[in-house]
Amino acid sequence: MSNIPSKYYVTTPIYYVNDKPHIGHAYTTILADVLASYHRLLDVPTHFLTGTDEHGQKVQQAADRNGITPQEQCDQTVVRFQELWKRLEIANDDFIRTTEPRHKAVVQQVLQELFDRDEIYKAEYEGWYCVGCERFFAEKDLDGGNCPECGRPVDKIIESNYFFRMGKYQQWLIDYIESHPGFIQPAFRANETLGFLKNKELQDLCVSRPKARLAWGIELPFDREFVTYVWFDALINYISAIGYKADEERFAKWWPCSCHLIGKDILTTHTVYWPTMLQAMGVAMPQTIFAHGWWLTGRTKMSKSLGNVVNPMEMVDRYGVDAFRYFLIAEMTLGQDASFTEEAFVKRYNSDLANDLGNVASRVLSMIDRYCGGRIPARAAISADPSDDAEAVAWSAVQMAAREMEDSVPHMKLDAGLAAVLSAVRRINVYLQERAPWGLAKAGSMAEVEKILYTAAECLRVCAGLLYPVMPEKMLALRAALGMADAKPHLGKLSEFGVLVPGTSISQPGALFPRIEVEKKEEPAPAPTPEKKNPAPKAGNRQSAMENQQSPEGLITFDQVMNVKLKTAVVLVAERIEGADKLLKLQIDLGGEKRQLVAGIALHYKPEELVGKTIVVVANLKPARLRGVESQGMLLAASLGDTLKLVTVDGAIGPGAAVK
Ligand code: ME8
Repeated sequence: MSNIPSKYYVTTPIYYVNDKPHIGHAYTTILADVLASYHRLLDVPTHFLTGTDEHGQKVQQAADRNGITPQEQCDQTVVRFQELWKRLEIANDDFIRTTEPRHKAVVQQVLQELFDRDEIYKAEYEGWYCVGCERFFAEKDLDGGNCPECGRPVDKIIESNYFFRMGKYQQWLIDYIESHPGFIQPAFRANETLGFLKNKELQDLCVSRPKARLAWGIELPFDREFVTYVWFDALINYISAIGYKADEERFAKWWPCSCHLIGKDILTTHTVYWPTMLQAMGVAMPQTIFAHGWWLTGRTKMSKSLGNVVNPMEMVDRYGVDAFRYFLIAEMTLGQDASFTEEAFVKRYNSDLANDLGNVASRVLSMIDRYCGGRIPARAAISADPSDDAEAVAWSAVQMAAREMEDSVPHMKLDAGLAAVLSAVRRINVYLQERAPWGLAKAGSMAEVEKILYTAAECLRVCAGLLYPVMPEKMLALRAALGMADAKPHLGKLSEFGVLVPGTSISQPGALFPRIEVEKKEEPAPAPTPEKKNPAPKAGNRQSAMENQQSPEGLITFDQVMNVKLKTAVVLVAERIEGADKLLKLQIDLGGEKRQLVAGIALHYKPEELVGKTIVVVANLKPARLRGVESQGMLLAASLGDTLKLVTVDGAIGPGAAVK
């Protein structure tokens, strides 16, 4: 990884305990876990903090609704978060609850110090308050009389309160953001904050709530009639948890934070309130505040009222933890919104995990079983020059993926990193197809077979290592199956060839990712129209000539079937055709013969999903030109409604096999 840091401290937002966790909470926490895991595998001292935000009006209201005390509300709900994190294999180093004494003490010290230095002052306030957002707004900032953030009605409030002199840091913050390009990421979010700061006068921040209105909070140390505003309390968790004001050595070890991960909903609090608070306290700025996008259901925002909120526990029960983690990380381009639908989940699972990764793992392991007595074969010598032999080509493709994956971590492009690893997995499949060890075994060339299987197993080891932070359980199972005694991979070892020890017994882990069979709804047979039943043959029309040969029931003869030559082929290269949204150009291996196909599948498959796949093609179709590109055959695919799936073969078979 370029620029390996000397330490890595990553945080998630602390989540409100007013309700059970949902997919958004799960996502940020899994993302933090994956980032922490990559750093740990690089031997970077790592600290991963998550927790719960337990004060404030939302929690108080939830407690009132449930007829329990706010503390009971916290104690009951926090367990649901902690249980979910266990289930999702989250390896956080600490979990902070804002009702813990270690946190409350720090919040009170910070308040006292800022009050003593006149950074906090008392004043009469008249303004509009949004209960949902727990924020005050000036009249001019309201949106048609409603909250400018969430659109809900606001209440007029006149009361005395304590204020943090946030406004005086406006220009300092603008300068800081402008001179630290990596501070708020992605860059367009920095622009969003700058736009806000440059277009409005930054107000002082109300940091208290009178107990008469809200008692559930941390008492102000200098005025017992008030509790602390929940955001002022919550943000401090990032420093209270690592020993600020309590254990300065520990604090110095981890602060400044490497990355505060947040959702885009809480950008202002993290990029305006938090930096100005830290500046007033005299504490260094975090390195990065990274705001990711929303998970949507299709194109719609998830909301309880729409009943479309995805429950992470249910998904995990149905499809397994690792697949769920993989989907979330692979599907969201960091910074942008992403869509969660079960259909997309199943599609990606079947193609990436069942067809590609699971398939290549089972092929390699079962061939080592069959041809090498279930032991890692002799260590192959592999050329340093990738153009030399197929082994070097496969290994260098996997190494390239390793570099891309490692590079994707500091650049927060994990989806691209995973795509590179999956394309390396497909490359292993292509390598096996090209070298066809099954044929060499038949011919008795066992030294060659061993060389191929050793190389394939090494390539698989590297892919399993790269995928470990995303799918820890399954990748540990795969490493154990490859006979690797040390459980966790070390990213430094992934660039070495020859780590697997010859003679070590391998095992069969069973199907790592069994295919998900989607129940297809029975489609009612379309009622035959008179025209369709007996179409009038048109002179010179090939289709009609064919129909003329059919029996009256529309059946064709055995000979007619045998005239169509179907063969297996392996996709070597796939690319888009400029100006043709629906077409892909494929280079295929038809068993000793290379051909070019043009297929109308671009809306259903990405080019990189196809490389390495074994498909079925009509091999004796007259060539035709589509959009000026020659197509020498036709692939078979099944389609129903909007869904289209390639016809593939069940198990390992080389290209050029007849399909009968
Ligand atoms: O805001 N898609 O807590 P919260 C992606 N307590 N991420 C989502 C999401 C979605 N649809 N919905 C929620 C709070 N999130 C405060 C934070 S921090 C000092 C205090 C994630 O329970 C995302 O990370 O409302 C978002 O920022 C967080 O959940 C909000 O969680």
